[in-house]
Parts: sequence; C-alpha cells; structure tokens
Amino acid sequence: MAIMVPVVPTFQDLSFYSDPTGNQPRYESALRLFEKSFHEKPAFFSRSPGRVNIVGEHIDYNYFSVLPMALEVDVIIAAATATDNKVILTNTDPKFQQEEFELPIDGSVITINKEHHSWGNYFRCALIVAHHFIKEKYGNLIDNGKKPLKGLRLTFDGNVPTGGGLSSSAAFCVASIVTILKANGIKSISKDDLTHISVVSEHYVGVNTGGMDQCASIYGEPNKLLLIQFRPKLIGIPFQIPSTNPKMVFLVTNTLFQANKHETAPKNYNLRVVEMAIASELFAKKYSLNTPKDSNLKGAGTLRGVMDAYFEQILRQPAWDGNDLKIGIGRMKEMLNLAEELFTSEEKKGFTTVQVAKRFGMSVGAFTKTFLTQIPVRFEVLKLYQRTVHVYSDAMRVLEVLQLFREHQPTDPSIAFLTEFGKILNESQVSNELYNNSSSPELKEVCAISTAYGAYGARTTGAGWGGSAVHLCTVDKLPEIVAALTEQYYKKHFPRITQKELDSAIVVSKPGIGTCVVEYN
Ligand code: NG1
Ligand code: MG
Repeated sequence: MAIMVPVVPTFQDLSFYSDPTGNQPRYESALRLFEKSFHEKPAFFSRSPGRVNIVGEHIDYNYFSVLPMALEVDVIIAAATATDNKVILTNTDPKFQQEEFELPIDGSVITINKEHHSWGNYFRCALIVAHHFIKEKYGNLIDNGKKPLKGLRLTFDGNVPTGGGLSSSAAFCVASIVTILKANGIKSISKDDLTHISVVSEHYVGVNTGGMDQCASIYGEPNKLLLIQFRPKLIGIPFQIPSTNPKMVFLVTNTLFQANKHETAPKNYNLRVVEMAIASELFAKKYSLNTPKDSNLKGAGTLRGVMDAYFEQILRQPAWDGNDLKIGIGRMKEMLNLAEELFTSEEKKGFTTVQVAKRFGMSVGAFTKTFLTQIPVRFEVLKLYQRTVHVYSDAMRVLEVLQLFREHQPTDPSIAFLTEFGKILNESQVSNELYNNSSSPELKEVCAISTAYGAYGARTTGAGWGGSAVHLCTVDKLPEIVAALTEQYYKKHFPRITQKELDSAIVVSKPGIGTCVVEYN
C-alpha cells in the first residue's frame, strides 16, 4: 500500500513539494481506516499544516501584519467522491466519531446548526466556502449554478493539537476546502484565491477569526517565516530566517489547558473583536474620520482603518504602504499617544454599557443594538483603552522584529540579535497579560521557566486563554530548557504524564510546507 510521494502538482500555484517523509505512517493509517470504513481506495489525499505565530496577536482582524510560520504538524485527508449525495467523515482519532450527512440535491449551499457543535461543522464550513467559490467562478456554466456538490467519503488524520493555539481548525478547514474543490473537478486554484475563501470559513461556526491562520497554512515554505499582510491586500510573504550562531530555534509548548474558543468566545475571542471595533468607532467619532467599515463586527471599522484615516484625513500624509518599517513604527507610536488622550483616566479602567453609550451620545438601547447584539458577548466592563494599547503596540512589535531581521548581518554578534528579538517577544507577552488579558497562569508559568533556563524570549501564541506558548531558543540550550519545563511544569501539573504525551506537548518544529494535494495511485 505504497503512497506516491512526491506530490503531483495538480493545483496550480499551490505548494507541491514532496511531503515530509516522516508523515508516511500517518498517510498509511488514514489509508487503512479509509479502506476499513468505505471498502474502497481513496482517489487522492490533501493536507494543510498548523501554524505557530511568532509575534502579533489579536491584530490580524484589525488588519495589521503578523509573523507566523507553518508547522510540520498537519491535517491529512484521504478522499474519494461518491455517486450518492452523502458526506461521510471518519477520523483516525477515536475522539472524533464518524459523522454523516446529506448534501442538498437542489444544488443549494448547505447550512450549519451552530447550536449543535460537532467536528463535522468545520467540514460544513469548508463546504459552504468551496461551494460559493464554485458557484461564483463556474456556477453559470454548470446547470445554471444548480448542480449539487458531489457526495464524499473522507478519512482525517490530524496531529495538530486541538485547542492548543496552533490552528488545528484552520489546518482542518483549508485541507477540507482543497479536498472539496478537487473532488468537484476544480483543477486549479491560486494561493491567493484559496486564502480569500478560507479566511472566512470559521465565521460560519460563529468564531469571528482574522486571516492569519489560513494564510499561514497555505503559504508555508520550509525554513521560512511568513510575513502576512492584510493591507493593501491579503498576502503571505515567505522569508528566510537569519542564521545565527548558536543556531536559533522556536520551541512550542502546549500548556495542555485547552482553549475552547466556542464556549468562551463571548467573553474572550469575540469580545476582543467587539471591543476593538468599538474602540475604532470611538477614534473615528472623535476625529470625524471617514473609515472603512470592514471589521468582523458589521458596520464598524478597525484600528488599522482608523490609523490610516487619521494620517490621511487629519495629517494629510499619504497612506502607509505596509512596507516602510520606520514610517509604520512612527505611526503606531502616534496612535499610542492618541489613545492616551482619547480616554479619560476613569475610562481607562473600563466602560460599562451605560458609560460607553453616553460617550457615543447614544441611548443604551441603540448602542446595544448597534454594537452588542450581532456578535454575542459577555462582559462586566469594556476595556477599550487596554485593547487599543495592545493592538497598536503589538503591531509595532511585528515591525520591530522585521526591522531587526532586515538589519541583521551574518557578521552581527548573534547574541545581541537574539537578545533584542527575545526582548520584543517578552514585551508582547506582557502586553498579552496586561492589556489583552489573553494569557493564563499556566502560559505565564511556562514562559517564566523557559526564560529562566536560557530562552531569549517567550510568549503566548495564538488566541491564548490556554493553548501554547512559543519560546525563542538556541539549539545548545534546548536540552536544559526542555528538562526544566518537564520537571517544573509538566510533571508538577500532570504527575502521571507519559513520555508520549510530553513529546507531543513540547515541539521543536521547523517551518513547514503549506497546503498540498497528494495524488494517490
Ligand atoms: P488560534 O489561537 O490558532 O485559534 C486565533 C485566530 C487568529 C488570530 C489569533 C490571535 C482562529 C481560527 N484564529 O488563532 O485569526 O486572531 O487567534 O492572534 O480563531
Ligand atoms: Mg483555531
């Protein structure tokens, strides 16, 4: 049962490298379960990786650039089309039980019952965006857009930890989208188009995500970090990591405290989306700015939109192109200054709904209707000042890291480079703790341990409130750092933890390859 690797380049513009050979056993296990479940062979495989974000958190949905890298862990799908209209999903992880549902035969797009949360809903998200794409691009050519999608038989095998802040959901959705497209006869899609349709996929299960994860999963390249820009357009730009001596590596540790974004979205993730959108509207109101209403909260703007509008409309300076780092850093600093003036010292403690409605000159009812009902949220006070400071300062840190990379010459003393890089990561963690409140005691603990044992910097990665931290290390210090984390964190919290569990919780991953389709014959 050999699987053909390297990959056959079926999808123009996607990454078609041979898959890391280490994954062979996982393809084989997906193949075995596929044959057992469906008594046939898959027609092809698709895969898409998880990602770790190095710096810039909760800023992607404000359209500020972020710096992640794709990982080697991924979601693999063995796939075949069926002659009926059923979709049957099986998973090599018994935690995810077989799911089965029917596709509408009238060619309409499937809908999701958000109340009933199941892993199959992520696949439904992928069906929705893939189907819209097919309808928009080819719809009128095929039976007036009424042609139903093909039935599917699918087996999943994922090794991205779920709820670990490493984007298992994006890996799952992107791998699913390419699977659906390929199964329905779409012969090519550009990375650009794939990114555009993927970024909104999870909105259908009610998580108002930004676009970092899907973009990182798609644009990943071996040994490269990714600069993901959202303005002027969404794009992933792979770039080489500077070589340092001793050699730089990123260690990713899962705290094993899961962040369940679905249950906690109203007081965590989605609340951030709403708070930042309201803060943007407050800026826009104060300076009478005409801003694009392009937030995930409909009818509201983003902190990026406010920054651009302030510089163009008030200071009459040309729009920032996203590339000139000095200009970008200067603008973030200016926005941080403006934030100090925008909020009174009382407001800096937080706003009740009554206070914030008053500030907008709106009735509580009207304010609630405009800002607090579209995306359900729960809060005691809205921390608009804190979120603003976090966003502009973390967006600035991304530019500072880029600047450091650009300035770094191989002849530079590496320790100075690593120290400076680490300092920025630590500042980002402090901002997570103080201004975004997206850290957790366990995340704080692992960061403190690694930095005490030689990591240059460490921070919460991904949404936070549990999940993983990323640590900037050098190869020579890894054994000591890993030993300290094992003894002082993992064995303390989980005395019965096995070596296997430890191995999957503490990961040193090289930047990996993005989404691929793997032909099977
Ligand atoms: P994680 O932690 O991987 O779920 C989430 C969002 C990102 C970004 C980060 C915070 C999803 C799929 N992704 O990532 O878009 O906003 O949080 O920086 O929810
Ligand atoms: Mg996720």
